[in-house]
Amino acid sequence: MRFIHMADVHLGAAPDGRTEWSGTRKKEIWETFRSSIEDARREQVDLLLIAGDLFHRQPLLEELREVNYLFSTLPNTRVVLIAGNHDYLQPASNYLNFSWSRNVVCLFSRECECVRFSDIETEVYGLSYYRQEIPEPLYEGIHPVQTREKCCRILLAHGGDSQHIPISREALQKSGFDYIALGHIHKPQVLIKDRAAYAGALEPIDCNDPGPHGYILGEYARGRLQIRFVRKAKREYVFLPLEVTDADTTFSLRDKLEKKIEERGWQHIYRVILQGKREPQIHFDKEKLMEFGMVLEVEDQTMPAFHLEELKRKYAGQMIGRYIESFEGHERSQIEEKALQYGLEALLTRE
Ligand SMILES: [Mn+2]
Repeated sequence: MRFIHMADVHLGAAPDGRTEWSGTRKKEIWETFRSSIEDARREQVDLLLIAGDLFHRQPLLEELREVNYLFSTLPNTRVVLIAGNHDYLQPASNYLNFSWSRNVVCLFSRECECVRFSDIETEVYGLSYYRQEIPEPLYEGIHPVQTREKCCRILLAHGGDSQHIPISREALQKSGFDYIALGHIHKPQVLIKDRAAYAGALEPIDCNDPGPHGYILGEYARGRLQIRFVRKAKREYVFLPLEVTDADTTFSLRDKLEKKIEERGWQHIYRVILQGKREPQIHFDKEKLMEFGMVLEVEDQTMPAFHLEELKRKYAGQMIGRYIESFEGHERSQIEEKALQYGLEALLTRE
């Protein structure tokens, strides 16, 4: 039995709202989902598991039709999905009255239910969200029904923080499932080797989702389950520290940044942090550094590089000179270093 486990697709989301590429990202989320369905068809997987938050918010009817069409292109694959905290089942949710393609099963119950596929000897257990927050650890105490027949038992689960069904690794370990297909945490991660994993968001949804994204491809054979992560996302959010020296100007930083982006890839979305010491008189033009590539933000954490001996000589006997001297005679702590820098900046601007 072969399966794809995906989660947190967040169809309908438009990441990086204020940027010019936000609309593109919205389309890319749909496109990556479509292309993953194509993978499922090509790989001829028996099962497609969607562990919640397929939609970013309440799905529109036309969006459900698109999704259902894609599912219908996989007649030999069972699709099982649950609703997460983003696409939770409101009383008026379009999820509830929708008529799905024959191969689709929605586990839309508040309590854990189970669907059994005899031909592929697999059972899938799961429940859905009816409210945005569920602080109770609902998955603790859920176990597969023991039958004599050999069969792969999977739990489809969404949550893992204090407000969204807290999940403990120990409880999963003892649960008795062959595999726990998790959703909600956007960073792909394995909780128990070949037994419990977060597929992570299919495409990163906001700048707090760095690193690669995609889905999990799994196989269950002769009582043994194995999974591997498949990279699928078109882009990554990259945190990029840029080292600054007192020789740097805005244009030199622009060139340094361009080189770094060239190395790492133009497709990615960058958060740039300027670090190090700058010439005290210089102020970098952050907008200039955001003109090319996909730079989401530039944070300037640089400190002015003061030439202390020179300043001491120039302002000997005055406030600035005495201020510098008050930090001398011992190794400066990090806080003292900052106090010296900030203080000098303030005093020198007053000059
Ligand atoms: Mn979620």
